[in-house]
Amino acid sequence: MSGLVQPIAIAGGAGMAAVHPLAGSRHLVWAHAIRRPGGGVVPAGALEPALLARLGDPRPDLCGLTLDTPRIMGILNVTPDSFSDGGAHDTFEAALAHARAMAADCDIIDIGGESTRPGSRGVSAEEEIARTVPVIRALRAGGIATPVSIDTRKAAVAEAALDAGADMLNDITALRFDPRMAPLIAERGVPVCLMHSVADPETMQAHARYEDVVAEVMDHLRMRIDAAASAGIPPGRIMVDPGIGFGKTTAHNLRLVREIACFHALGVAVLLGASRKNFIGVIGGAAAGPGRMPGSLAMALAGAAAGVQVLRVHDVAETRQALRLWAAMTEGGEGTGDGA
Ligand code: HH2
Repeated sequence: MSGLVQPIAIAGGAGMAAVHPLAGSRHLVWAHAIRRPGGGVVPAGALEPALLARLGDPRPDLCGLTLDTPRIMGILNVTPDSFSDGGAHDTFEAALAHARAMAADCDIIDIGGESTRPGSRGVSAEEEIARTVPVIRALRAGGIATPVSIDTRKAAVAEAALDAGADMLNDITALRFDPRMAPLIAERGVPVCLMHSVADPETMQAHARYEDVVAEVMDHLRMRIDAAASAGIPPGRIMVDPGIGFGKTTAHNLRLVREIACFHALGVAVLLGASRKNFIGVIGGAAAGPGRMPGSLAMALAGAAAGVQVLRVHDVAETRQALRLWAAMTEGGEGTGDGA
C-alpha cells in the first residue's frame, strides 16, 4: 500500500527538455513526481521503466474517441430521486429532450435509471430498463450517434441497454454486484468503467474509513482490473474511477481529486465524477442542484490538469467552454481550443 507516485503535470511543456508524456495527453507532460506518503519529489528518470510506461503510454480509443484530450461524459439520470437532478428528466420526453440538448456538447451520454446517492434504495431491473431503454432506442432512431454509456450494476439492464444501442458500461460496483456482469461485458467486447465503492448506496457513508484513501482505492481498482482481465476484459477496454462521494468524507474526496494523477500508474484511462456532489456544496456553500455548477467546473478543471481522460458532469455546455479555454491555454499562443 506504499509507494504511490504522483506525476507533477506541466501544461504546454511539450517542447521542454527531459519531459515525459502523461498518460497519452497532448496537453500535459511531466518531469518530476511526488512520492506519497512522504511528499519527497523525485525525477521521472529515477522511476522503474515499467512504471514510467504505465504513467506515460497513450490510452486506447474509447467508443471511437481518442483519449489524448479530456472527454466529457454528460449525465442523464432518468430517475425521480437523483440527488442533484432527480425528477428533472424522469419522463421519456424530458429525458430525450435533455439527451438531445447534451449531445451537442458532450462526447458520451451516461444514462442511469437508478439513483445511487447516499442512503438511496435500489429499484428493480425491470424499472431501470423501462426508464432507460426507450431513451437509448429513441436516440438511436433519431440519428444521434453520440456514444451512450449505461450506468447500472445489473447485467439484465446492461444487456437490454446494449441491445438498444448503448456502447459501454459504467458500473459503480466495478462488476461486483452482479456475477453475470463480467461475462456479459467480456462477450459483448464493450468498454467498462470500474468505479470504487464500498458497501451499497444505502449504507456506504458508514464505511467512510481509510488509513490512506488514495492507496486503498488504488489497490481496490487494481484488483478489479485483474478480476476483469480474468473474466476476459482486456485493460485496453477498462477505465477506472475513484468514486467521489461513494463512502468518502469531504477530506477523502479532496485528497482523491488532488492526487488523482497517481491513478495513471494503473495503466488505464481515468474517469472523474465530482459533479454537483455533496462536498462541493459543503465547501462551496451551495444547496444540491444547479447552484453547484461553478464548484463542479473547478473540480473538472482540476481533473483535466491532472490528465484525467473522462469527466462525468451534469453541466456539459459550461464544462465544454471551460475545457476549451483550458485546452487553448495549454497549446500556447492564441490557440483554438478545438481539441476539447
Ligand atoms: N456518480 C454517480 C452515479 N454514477 N458513475 C461513475 N463512474 N462515477 C461517479 O462518480 C458516479 C457514477 C452519482 O451521481 P449522480 O448520477 O449525479 O446521482 P444519482 O446517483 O443520485 O443518480
